[in-house]
Amino acid sequence: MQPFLDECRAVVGDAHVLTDPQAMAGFLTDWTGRWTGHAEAVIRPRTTDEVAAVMRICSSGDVDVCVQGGNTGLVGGSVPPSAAATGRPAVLLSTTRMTDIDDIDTVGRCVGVQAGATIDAIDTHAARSGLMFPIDLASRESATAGGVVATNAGGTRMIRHGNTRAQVLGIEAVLADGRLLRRWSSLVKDNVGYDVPGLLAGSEGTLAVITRVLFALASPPPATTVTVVAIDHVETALDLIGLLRSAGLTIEAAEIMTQAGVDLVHEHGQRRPVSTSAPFYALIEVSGVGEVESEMIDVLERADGIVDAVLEPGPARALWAARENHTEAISRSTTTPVVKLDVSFPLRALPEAFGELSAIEGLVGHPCRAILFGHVGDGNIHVNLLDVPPERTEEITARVFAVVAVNGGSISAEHGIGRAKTAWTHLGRSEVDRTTMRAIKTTLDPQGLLNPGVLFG
Ligand code: 2HG
Ligand code: ZN
Repeated sequence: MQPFLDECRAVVGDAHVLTDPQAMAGFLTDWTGRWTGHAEAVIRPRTTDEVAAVMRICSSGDVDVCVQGGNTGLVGGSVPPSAAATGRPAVLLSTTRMTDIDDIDTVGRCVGVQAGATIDAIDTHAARSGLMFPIDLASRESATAGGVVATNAGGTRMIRHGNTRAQVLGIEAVLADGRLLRRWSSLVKDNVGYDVPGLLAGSEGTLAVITRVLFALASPPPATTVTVVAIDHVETALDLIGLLRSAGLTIEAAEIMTQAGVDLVHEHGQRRPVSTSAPFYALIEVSGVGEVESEMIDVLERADGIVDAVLEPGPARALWAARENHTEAISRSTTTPVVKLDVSFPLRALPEAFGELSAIEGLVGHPCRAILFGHVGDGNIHVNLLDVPPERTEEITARVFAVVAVNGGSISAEHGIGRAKTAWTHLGRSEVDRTTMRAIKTTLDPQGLLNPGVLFG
């Protein structure tokens, strides 16, 4: 048995150093089932001090550390590499016991949370003070504060509030050698050099272990109205967003689905949001009810290209369920590991790019099925290709990224690079940019212990 594990036991307690393969299994395979890693143990600290002590032990013993929150990531960034991939022992550091949420600062409109607090728990806590956590995603009940910061998650409210980085006021993180980095202030104006908390947002566990986050909170809209609109063209969704905004309405979310996606979630028990069939469905949530509803109906009547529409007061969970169940339905329907890509485009290029991406299904041929959906207002499309023969994954990924390159898009809109896309970062970042990122990594983690194989390959 590795002596460093006994040292870790002395820090977190025997019960929180898991070495039984069965107990570790759920931590070592990612949510999509595409990556399974190897670790000597799963270590579950309770406090920042415990994380710091574990990191000191790992750094003196040259032990790799993979950091994991809710393990809901979709790019393999939250599981360690396989045993063969690194010559060093590895542990998985899980934040699942670090779930504290501080009292809400209702004047500063912010809250301090431990890294393992879930998005749902933070939002529920904020709601008791009449506030909301601005980040929302389908995996809200498992996704954690540390995870959404590490991946700079976007989610469905990004169009209204920005991504996770925009909500981070302060951060507490443990560096690879166990030193504590703490920038903790509710000041919204504070220009003293580099934005280190902002740098850790999107760092995918490669720079430090995030242990606590001070998040900005927002006021929830007093009420909302949700419409799902059956449309013939992607342009119509963008036109609608423009028309609603010109009418003075505030968009809270703007999503898109296709006929194939709605059919798939229907096969898995979800009600169709609109009974009329159409190639695309836009789901748009707007602040307000009453007069807002009449204004929305007026816009829907004036807009071109609308096949059918339904309107409901928010939260309209049944309408949202059709959208939010895509990921689950896809994972239950594919016969081979899903080719899951998450790309974005300038809004102007989106309709054309969407068409090009849809055509990939035909190019690959039977039995491949493409399900495209996502956050249309942010230009973010989730490309999921089912039943792809595994040997064709690379070729198909290249086809999708060629569409991204031609249309000025990004190869990773909100899921991150993880292990899935390390070979492609040159498509999105210049040599100088990548060298700068590497230099930051080497400065903060000279031994390369934190999440090896993630982001840099
Ligand atoms: C969503 O928007 C998530 O629902 C998951 O980002 C996307 O499964 C996916 O491809
Ligand atoms: Zn998404």
